[in-house]
Amino acid sequence: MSALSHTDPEAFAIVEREQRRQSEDIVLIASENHCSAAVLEATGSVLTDKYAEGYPHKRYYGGCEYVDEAEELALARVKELFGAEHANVQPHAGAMANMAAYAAVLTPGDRVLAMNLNHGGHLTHGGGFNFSGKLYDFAWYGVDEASHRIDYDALQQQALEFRPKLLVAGASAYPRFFDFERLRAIADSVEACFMFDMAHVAGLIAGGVHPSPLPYADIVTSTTHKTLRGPRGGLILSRAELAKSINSAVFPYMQGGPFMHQILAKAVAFGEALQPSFRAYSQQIVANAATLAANLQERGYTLLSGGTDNHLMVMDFREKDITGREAQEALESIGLVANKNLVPFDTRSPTQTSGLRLGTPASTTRGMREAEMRQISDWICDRLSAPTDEPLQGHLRSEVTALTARFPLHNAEQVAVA
Ligand code: DSN
Repeated sequence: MSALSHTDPEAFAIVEREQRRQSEDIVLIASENHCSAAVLEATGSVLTDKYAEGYPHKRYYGGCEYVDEAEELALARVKELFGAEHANVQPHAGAMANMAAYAAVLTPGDRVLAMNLNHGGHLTHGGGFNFSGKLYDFAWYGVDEASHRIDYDALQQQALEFRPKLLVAGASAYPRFFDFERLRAIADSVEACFMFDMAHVAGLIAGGVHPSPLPYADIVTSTTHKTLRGPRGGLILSRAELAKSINSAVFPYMQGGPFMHQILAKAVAFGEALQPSFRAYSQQIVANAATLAANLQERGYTLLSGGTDNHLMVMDFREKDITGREAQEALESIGLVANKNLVPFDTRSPTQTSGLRLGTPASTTRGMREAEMRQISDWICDRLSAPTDEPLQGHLRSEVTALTARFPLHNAEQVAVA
């Protein structure tokens, strides 16, 4: 970082400001985390300079012997971590992983059944303004209006009528476990392929606190930077028989040169996730989410599905005189950073929304536990019940800053035990 401060103080100052923001705020965005200093170091390494189109020992460039080692290390570790037969660690992001996974088993125009974006699904699961919705013929399943849980009977019926070639599960705002056995049975009943996008829960699966889709799904895609706490990036796991189709869908179909510095950083993160301390970390994420959820409910707030099984929850403001956007802004003004989210059957627009998504992976990485979650939930409720109270805002902002000072970022000991 000293090189940057000397050669480009303007850019360096941006990093400093972002570092300070992350340090003094509490990240409650369910899809964000704070990676370790070791992962950060790998992302900033000289491997960024290397072109390596192709796969280990089958590259289109010379000088790949060490980046081959990096990719082989990442592949071996991620296969061990999740018990996968095949892995591809080259996708630059979760969206690219999904694009390649679709290309491996579908041709444009094929039918896909996936979870409704407004019910917690993801943009790349058939959004009309996304490549997925433009290339393939998507239909969507959703949650039951009363329980906010996936209605598997309705999904089965829909599958029988729609006859998809691919069934996709996975979500960015679904607080409950998935029934993988049932999803596999539904896919089998219409001879569809089954893909699970585990981006949100990958770290929980690695840590043994969320059921694994691996015995059931033909393809599993993920990001590496959410609960898995690695560098920004994507990955694909699959059955061995899909290896060739997956690899050629990533390169040369979808991407050119892989980001070898990111692949090394993925290897470092997978190594961290294989440590016993990562199991304790994932258990604490879930315990923290349960505490946060229970306290919000005790203070009179409604959560979709009545709580959480995982790392996230969605506050439902349909009966409250506040929008998701207003709540996001009110909390950000005191240093609690979350994001507005549509709730199922929302009557507000995506720019306003009736929901607020909260997650615990990042705060848990800093070492925060149940006591801090109770404190944070009280601050959330105090702020949301008086969003125009400026003295209260100032008081809560200083309380949040004081708490963050006790839980610094990139503290080696905390990252190890969190
Ligand atoms: N943007 C991610 C999230 O926040 O869940 C999903 O890609």
